[in-house]
Amino acid sequence: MDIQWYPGHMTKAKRQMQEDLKLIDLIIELIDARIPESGRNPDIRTMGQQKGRLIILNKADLADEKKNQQWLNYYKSTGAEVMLADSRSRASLKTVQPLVLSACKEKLERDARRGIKNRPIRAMVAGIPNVGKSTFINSIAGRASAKTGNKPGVTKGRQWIRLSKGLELLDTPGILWPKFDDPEAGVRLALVGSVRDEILQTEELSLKLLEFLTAEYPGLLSARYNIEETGTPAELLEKVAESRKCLTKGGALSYEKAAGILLDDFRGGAIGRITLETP
Ligand SMILES: Nc1nc2c(ncn2[C@@H]2O[C@H](COP(=O)(O)OP(=O)(O)OP(=O)(O)O)[C@@H](O)[C@H]2O)c(=O)[nH]1
Ligand SMILES: [Mg+2]
Repeated sequence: MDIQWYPGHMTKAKRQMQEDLKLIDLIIELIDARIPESGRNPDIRTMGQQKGRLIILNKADLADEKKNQQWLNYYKSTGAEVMLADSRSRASLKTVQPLVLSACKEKLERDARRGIKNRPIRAMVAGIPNVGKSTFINSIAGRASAKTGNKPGVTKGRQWIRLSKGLELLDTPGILWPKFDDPEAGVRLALVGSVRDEILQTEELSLKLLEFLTAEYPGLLSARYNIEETGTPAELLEKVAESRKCLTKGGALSYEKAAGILLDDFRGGAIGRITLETP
């Protein structure tokens, strides 16, 4: 299954971000905690190497708790400033401020040496589509300044959000990269909802999910859909369709509807807390 999606507006957004590097001290890079490796855009990873960086493993509330710790430790071992977050909750973002200061230590020391006081820290919030950038900014700001939505491509242009606490945040449109070398990365990005559903074959995608879940998280499917976890992914999809009474207009089983339910349930955490990859 080869998923590729790189619309022209992402090229434009990337160019704008490169332009904006001049204005910022720090990149706050949001990564989906369910795909901490495939969900990391290599273009963002290499962008602004000379700037401070804070990595946020976002949507940690939807990801496997044990794997959250493994990924946190993994990123720490690379020397990164990193934290887990559920950006919908302001409380989970309490440690952002101290980590931002720590990630900008050199800049603050340079300012102090030059006698510059109280210049706000400017940070670009970057990441793949739908990872929660605008939600993160709104929670930090304590107000709904940036538009959010549960689909990729909600933020269309850049927007500065100025906070009172000496921090200014730049919201950016989610960007992917021109070619996913690993086809599995495309599948994972699609599963977490970072690729537009319109270009996806949802049935095929749901088969990938079923295959993964029976192998890595046995028991979750039977608990959610009241089905026996035996058989091929296609047979499991059929069982879900039966159990959820997914029918076409003609009265036949609708695999498409069942696939839609599976993907929605997975994305919303209804099947359980699931991480698709291990460090
Ligand atoms: N469970 C959970 N949902 C989140 C979290 N952060 C954001 N969301 C939800 O994810 C969806 C996307 O959030 P946005 O803030 O619009 O994402 P974005 O990264 O700005 O997306 P684009 O602007 O399209 O690139 C929304 O439905 C949010 O409520 C989180 O930490 N946990
Ligand atoms: Mg946004």
